Amino acid sequence: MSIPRRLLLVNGPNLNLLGTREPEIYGHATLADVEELVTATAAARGVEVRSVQSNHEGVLIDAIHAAREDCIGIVINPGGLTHTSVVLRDALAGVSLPVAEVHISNVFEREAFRHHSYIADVASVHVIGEGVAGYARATQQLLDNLT
Ligand code: CA2
Repeated sequence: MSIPRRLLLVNGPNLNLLGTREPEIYGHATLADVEELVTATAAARGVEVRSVQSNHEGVLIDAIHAAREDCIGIVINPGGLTHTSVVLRDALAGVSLPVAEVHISNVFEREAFRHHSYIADVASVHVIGEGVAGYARATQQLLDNLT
């Protein structure tokens, strides 16, 4: 059997709104731009990307479980679930794949409730507050750690 060369890119609730509102926080890039950026970054290293965005926690968890079958790592911006979701954390821990956590904004300079991440200690890469470009750096770091 051949070794899978694929990443799962996960974007959580409300990230489908990227580029349509709150540009002062999240910039002007759209979700499609993010998916293209990660796809191009991984392609330069011979790695494919499967992208999922959902506003439903269970859809994200099913996609993470499915990644066990054919992915070598996960790049995730969990959106607001970062600060609330034990079940998302358990799903990531449960698949035993390397995880890169990305936040577009600097959550540590925002409201106190954004300072805690349930995902942080199941992720080996953290890129926070670098805008959409942070997804590319997270992808590169995750792949660097794998090779
Ligand atoms: O900075 C990030 O990437 C966040 O993960 C974004 C989440 C927020 O809850 C986290 O604290 C930090 C929110 C995603 C919502 O995205 C929107 C984009 C455009 C317009 C409205 C929401």
